[in-house]
Amino acid sequence: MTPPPVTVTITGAGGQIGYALLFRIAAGDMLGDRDVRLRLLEIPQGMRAAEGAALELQDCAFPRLVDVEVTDDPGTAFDGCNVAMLVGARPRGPGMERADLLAANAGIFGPQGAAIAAGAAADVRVVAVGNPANTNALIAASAARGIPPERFTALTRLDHNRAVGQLAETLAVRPGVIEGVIIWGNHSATQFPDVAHATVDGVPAVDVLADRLGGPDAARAWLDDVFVPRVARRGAEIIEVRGSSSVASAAGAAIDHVRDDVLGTRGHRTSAAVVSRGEYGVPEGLVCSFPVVSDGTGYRVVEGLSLDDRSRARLDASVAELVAEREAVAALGIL
Ligand code: NAX
Repeated sequence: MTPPPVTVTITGAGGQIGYALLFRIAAGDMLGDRDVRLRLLEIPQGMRAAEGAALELQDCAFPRLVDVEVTDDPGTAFDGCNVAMLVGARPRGPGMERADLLAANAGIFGPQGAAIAAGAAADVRVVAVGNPANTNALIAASAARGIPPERFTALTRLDHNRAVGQLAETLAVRPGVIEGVIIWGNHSATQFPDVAHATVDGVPAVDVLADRLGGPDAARAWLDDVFVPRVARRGAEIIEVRGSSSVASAAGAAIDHVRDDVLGTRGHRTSAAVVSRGEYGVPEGLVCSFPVVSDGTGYRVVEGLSLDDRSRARLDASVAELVAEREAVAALGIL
């Protein structure tokens, strides 16, 4: 029997990342051979762009695309949804304080969480892409009464993929031979990209780096002075070079995130921001990036990996930022 179509809701579908996402999802890059229904949620100003994208989707005649609906009503958009990709967010405007940004996004992600709880399918999985992604996921999860919080995740896969890309380039290998890179913490400049448990063709990445760069000290210097800051600030580098923010790579990472969540990682580790249950001493309930695997029923944190003192301090700094974001949102009476 043919399984029913998967309903995928994309918010901010008329924006840049939305435009890069829709066609790949419709082509089957995210859900394999499953039929797909797309629900595109926009605000009134973004409706025409989303409607235009819907016309183009029709013109592609994707064999597995059952239908496309464009709406500015969250209730309609999330009705029966199996996968929700929360991309639309309020960007930081000139002179906007962090608290204002958090409040503006709480006004988006809170009602969307409530609409997901009201109408989504029982198996719904949600990923927050719009920034501040970790805290937006937390806000949506707390507003989605009745849905297990672990169904809500945030995207740090772009950071993960960027880290793999940097290692691959430096070691002159293809990304596919690199395993076990970890992004810890927040999707922000405080994130900690960690290669301590990574391997390259099965060999510890730190040893391969030492061979290639002229010894362990040179490898460590490269990791501290080049790799970590470059991955953490890659978004700004893309804006500087390209003149606009990451779009295709962000959409690709969002697709990787959902595909691995719902179809499974087949034993490979990746990174995703998930609700902490206290793993690695991260306060419970924070949406924090961890090493994860999925068997197709959702991401699970890989526990028991060692962190040396310096790595621990980096994770703690990023977690402190997540705690501060949660406190700022709580102070607004939102959580
Ligand atoms: P755009 O400004 O191109 O698109 C955003 C779209 O969202 C607009 O069309 C807007 O009308 C819509 N929107 C705003 N409020 C909405 C609401 N309440 N309901 C539905 N739609 C709404 O931004 P884009 O380049 O697509 O980026 C989208 C978000 O992704 C931003 O918040 C951005 O910071 C974030 N990113 C997150 C990344 C991550 O790794 N987590 C990386 C890429 C990206 O920077």
